[in-house]
Amino acid sequence: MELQFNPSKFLAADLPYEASPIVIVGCPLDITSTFRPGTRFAPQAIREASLGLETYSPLLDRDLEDLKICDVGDLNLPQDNLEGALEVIQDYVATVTGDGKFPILIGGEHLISLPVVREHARHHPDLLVIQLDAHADLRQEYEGESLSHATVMRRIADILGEGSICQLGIRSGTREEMLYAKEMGSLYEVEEVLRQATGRPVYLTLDLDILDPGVAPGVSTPEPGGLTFQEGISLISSLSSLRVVGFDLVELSPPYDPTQQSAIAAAKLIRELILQFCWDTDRQ
Ligand SMILES: [Mn+2]
Repeated sequence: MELQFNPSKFLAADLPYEASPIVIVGCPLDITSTFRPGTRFAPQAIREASLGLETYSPLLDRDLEDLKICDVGDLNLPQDNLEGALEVIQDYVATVTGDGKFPILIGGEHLISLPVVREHARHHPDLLVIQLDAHADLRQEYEGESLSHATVMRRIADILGEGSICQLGIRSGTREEMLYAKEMGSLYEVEEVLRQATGRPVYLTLDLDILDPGVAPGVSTPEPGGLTFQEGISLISSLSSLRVVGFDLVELSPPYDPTQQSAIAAAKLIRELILQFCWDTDRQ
């Protein structure tokens, strides 16, 4: 697997692949973004932003330095071949999970979740996908395309079927999308999500635009009325009992935020997610 060179690594993710049960990989997919492209720059922006954070989380009283983490760099994705790019992502996740490791994907646009979920679902037929997002992403098609950041959860629903998606934070969608979500039964409060997830493996996909644009303006599709950073952290904390088998963070578009606060927020969310959901992997 040929990965692109990257000068920096995510905070404390400096061990070799072989020695690390936790693997971070950048997926700079930026093909179907319509409104404000730029997600291809996100993995590197998040790595750079992470270096300004502490490895220790006072909230969790845990430290990244106690975990064995490898940042392998970015996947080399063909930006002119969407299906080929999705295949590269799925193949790499298959390698990581095949080696018994926990994959963390840094997008990239939201469509990266599709091949990742497809791969996890091969190993976990009862997989539950929890989506933290401002947008429903349940369109059947978007601008004539069935594969898009705006259709990703619909395609995941096609694979997993009803009762396999929980959506939190959704505040935007077409009438049809919201109707479909109601019919499918994917819009839940946290308590119901926890009940749904009992005994099931969970894949978590976190779209940065769940946060308010005032907190994270550098996203592809900003949607007013979102969470404060603290509310975002609280929401993630409320899911701490779940058995998460992998997660991603998507949709940061660094060119739209010269202050870097969006990338810093993304990096801090990833730190907390790692410390919360990967703590029981083999520690050093
Ligand atoms: Mn979104």
